Amino acid sequence: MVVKETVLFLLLMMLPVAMEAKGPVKPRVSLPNLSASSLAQEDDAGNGESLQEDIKEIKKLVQQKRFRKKRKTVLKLLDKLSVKAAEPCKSRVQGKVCNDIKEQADSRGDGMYLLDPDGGNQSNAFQAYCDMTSYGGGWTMCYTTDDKVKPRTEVTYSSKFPYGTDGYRTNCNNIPFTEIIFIDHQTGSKTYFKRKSNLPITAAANYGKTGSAYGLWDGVGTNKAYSYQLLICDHSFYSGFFVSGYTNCYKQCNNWCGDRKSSYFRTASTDLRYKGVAFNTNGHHPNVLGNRLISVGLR
Ligand SMILES: [Ca+2]
Repeated sequence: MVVKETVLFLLLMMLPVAMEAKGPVKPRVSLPNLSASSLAQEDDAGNGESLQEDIKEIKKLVQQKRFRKKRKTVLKLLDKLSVKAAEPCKSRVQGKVCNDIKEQADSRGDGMYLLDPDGGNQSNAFQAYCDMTSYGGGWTMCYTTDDKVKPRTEVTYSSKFPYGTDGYRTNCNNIPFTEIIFIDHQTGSKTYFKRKSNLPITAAANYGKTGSAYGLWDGVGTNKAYSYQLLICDHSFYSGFFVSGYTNCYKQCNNWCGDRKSSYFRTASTDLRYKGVAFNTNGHHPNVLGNRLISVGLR
């Protein structure tokens, strides 16, 4: 869309220059065929190759004497446009969250999808990795890390850090969920937790609450001796999604009920006494954990 609008803008910019060159006489330049429909076809094709041809043609035209005054500006804009056109078309928005895509039977399998959780205008759509296979699939994967995370603010996907490598991030703040999955990339183990009440929540509306705010959760693929509890944290002591056993005490982001028994699923605390990443192991001081690589996703 941006590319199309920029080309049309350039054409509009060039026309008056052509007009002013010879007064009321019609400009004799023949502009490249850039109708909105031809550009739309390029968007669909997604390769931008014929757009590159159009850019070359405009560059040639602009070398004519009559375009002298605005040549620099137009050439600058064309260079920008050329870079944009070289980017692969990232695909269209397919759903609000990965689970929608799965339920609409639009899934192409595990991989990157363009999501737009608030619907409507797609300018705030973003890339996220959808796990379409684990436990039935439809998981919007939030982050991969072997250390600390800040899901509230670390919301931008970068292709330099694909899913499953340390540094993968996307925006999970507005993904409604009743289930949360933890994946241990070192062993391939997976575990998910399902909210007993089955009422969806979002991270955006729930940072910093005590575990009692979301009640108890059932664990699938982990120790059945416990019911579980969730924390969604953006605290200087701990930041990230955190699931652990319920031991007759609901935890807080900076108070873990002295629970040295139950299974924890969490990333590293900023407090060095609680460093390391816990996956299905007790993660309370003085247990010292290694830098285990895990991913967390919501459904
Ligand atoms: Ca939107």
